[in-house]
Amino acid sequence: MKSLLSFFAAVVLLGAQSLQAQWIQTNGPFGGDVWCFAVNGSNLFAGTGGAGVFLSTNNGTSWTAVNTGLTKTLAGFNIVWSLAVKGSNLFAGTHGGGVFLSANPATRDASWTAVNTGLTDKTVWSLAVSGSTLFAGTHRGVFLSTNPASRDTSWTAVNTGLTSANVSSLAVSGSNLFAGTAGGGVWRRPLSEMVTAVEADFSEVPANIIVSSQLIERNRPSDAYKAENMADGNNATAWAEGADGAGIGEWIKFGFDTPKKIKAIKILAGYAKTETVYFNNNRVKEMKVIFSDGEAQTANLTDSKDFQRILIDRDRPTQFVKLEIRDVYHGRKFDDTCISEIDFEFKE
Ligand SMILES: [Ca+2]
Ligand SMILES: [Ca+2]
Repeated sequence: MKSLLSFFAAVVLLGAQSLQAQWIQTNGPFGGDVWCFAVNGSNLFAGTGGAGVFLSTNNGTSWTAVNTGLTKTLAGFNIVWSLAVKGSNLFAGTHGGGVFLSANPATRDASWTAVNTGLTDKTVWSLAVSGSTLFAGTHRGVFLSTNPASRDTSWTAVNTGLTSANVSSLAVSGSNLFAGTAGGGVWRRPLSEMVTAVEADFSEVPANIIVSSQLIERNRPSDAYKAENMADGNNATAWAEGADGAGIGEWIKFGFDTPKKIKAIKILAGYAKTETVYFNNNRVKEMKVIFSDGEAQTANLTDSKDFQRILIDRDRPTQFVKLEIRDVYHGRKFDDTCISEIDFEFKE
């Protein structure tokens, strides 16, 4: 009798569990096709096959269409195949309309802008983000944009060797981009082959940074040594060049929104996370400083784990400062030249 009772108890328990553990339909979007999601904090975005993009901020209890500026492209339908989040920006890959950007998608005045310069196929099945780079998978292969959120964005095809061009899915894993194709299987390409110039957006001066290369390591996130690390106020993060050897000739370019008169450049010219990390990697010994009018000066740096100040010997304003590595102090372990921080002092 006792064993029968415990059998019943077990059945009742199992029954209660199966009542809880199941799918529950959310309160919209109803009836149509939902092709993709993107998540940014507590904001859940859904891309649909005809009615554009919907946003829920409460786990699906309610949904709002967020389609201002998202043009209908196929027989009056708003088909969104893919979504991707990069920082606060949301990107939508559409059927026939290319890629759209919303800079503040979760706010009341959210609106979309097409960002399609150079994108020669406007049906975007898939999107993937790596650091500051956005990849788009289309009928005609893979495109990349290194500054997708800026006004002068442009796309470049990166299809060398890809013989199956209908790219229905994309994923970044480790140091590779993976492309899933319709009928042609899965393809792989190192990110370092495609991302030669990496651009980061800044809300404060400087307006942007472009670097000639960036180190991508096998077991680290692809943005572990991104350009932004030089301007995050954190000595424990660094940009590292991604070229073979010591990176002589590799460069960093800081652009300004309005021309600036530079008084000095403050630089922590190695990977200053710890003393060991600092000496294991290359430090900058000589730097060429180039201005937008072509004028240049050379700076010699000491092998110091502290900030150094490069005084700028000129009075004319410049649109940018380009810093080129000319010589290094060699690391004990790695041939990667690193810079933890760069800051600017301006003249009034
Ligand atoms: Ca840093
Ligand atoms: Ca190197």
